[in-house]
Amino acid sequence: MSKVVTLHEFIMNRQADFPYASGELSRLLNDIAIASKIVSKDVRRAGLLENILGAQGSTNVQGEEQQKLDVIADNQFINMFKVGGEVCGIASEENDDFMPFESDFSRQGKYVVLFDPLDGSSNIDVNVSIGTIFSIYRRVSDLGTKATLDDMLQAGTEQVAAGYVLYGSSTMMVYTTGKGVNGFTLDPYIGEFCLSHPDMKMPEMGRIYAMNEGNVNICDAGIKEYIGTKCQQIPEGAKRPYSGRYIGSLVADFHRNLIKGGIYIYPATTVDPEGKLRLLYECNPLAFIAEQAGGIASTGKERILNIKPERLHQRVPLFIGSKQMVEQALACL
Ligand code: AHM
Ligand code: MG
Repeated sequence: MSKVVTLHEFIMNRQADFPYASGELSRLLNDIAIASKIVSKDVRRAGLLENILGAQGSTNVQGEEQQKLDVIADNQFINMFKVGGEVCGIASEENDDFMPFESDFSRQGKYVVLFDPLDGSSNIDVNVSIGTIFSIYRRVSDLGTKATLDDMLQAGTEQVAAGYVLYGSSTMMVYTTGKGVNGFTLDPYIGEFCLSHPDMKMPEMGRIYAMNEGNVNICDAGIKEYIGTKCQQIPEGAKRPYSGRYIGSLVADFHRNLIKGGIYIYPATTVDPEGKLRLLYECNPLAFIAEQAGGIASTGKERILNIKPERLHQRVPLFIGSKQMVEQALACL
């Protein structure tokens, strides 16, 4: 029988990969794992408790209705980062502005974290997979000072780590520090994330496409062509067309495609001319993971990770997934 490797052990063992690492990033990743276990516990009981389920009665900066669990998850992660001491400030999809942490203790933190506390909010009340997505950068402002907007607005290529926690049929944490992608499943009986998906690679070609097809007539005609000709026709040598699968939680659609191979598309539309998904909280972290696993992430015009962000809540179109599928889709644009 092989030995179970916990996330904690794995992170500690990998610390040696970074010659000058002092353990702060390891502690930060462990803090994220702990906060996500607490959120997972709430998600698992969502249908039972009134103070967890349903709308909060407020909207976020993007004008979207906040769910109680969005706010619970947001507070859980923020509190963990505040007391952990590795982070000098955060930005989250649920807050209007970024949040520099004010204590002398937290100003010593080397890192900033940008995150979507609960992606797939519209799926919370209907018991469909949702997740937390995070992105970690080294601050560019001086240690000991207050975090700045420049710390938050770094290109995705500067990420030191990124990952997500998927609250699906099981709870899983998948992350990268730029040396491959590894996945850990939460064993609810021992309360530990255990290595279940070592060195994840996205198949170069897949047979699944994920897009909200309600948008197909209000986006670039090339996308309709890609779906109509590549996804919905029987490819040479195959027995059937690709499968359309759209969960409506990016993190869950991405995770499935990471394992099985596939493409996820959220294009610019006449309604959302910049697309819907947020560069800093959703696209950059998943793009880092996709590339580390051999996949591609593009806006249709450029590599996601190369974009120099201009605004915290900036949106961009997203084409992400298996290398050959994304290349084919981009060729149709
Ligand atoms: P959220 O962060 O508010 O949940 O919004 C992001 C979500 C993605 O998870 C999902 O893929 C997409 O928005 C669904 O949008 P739509 O309902 O327009 O298809
Ligand atoms: Mg989201």
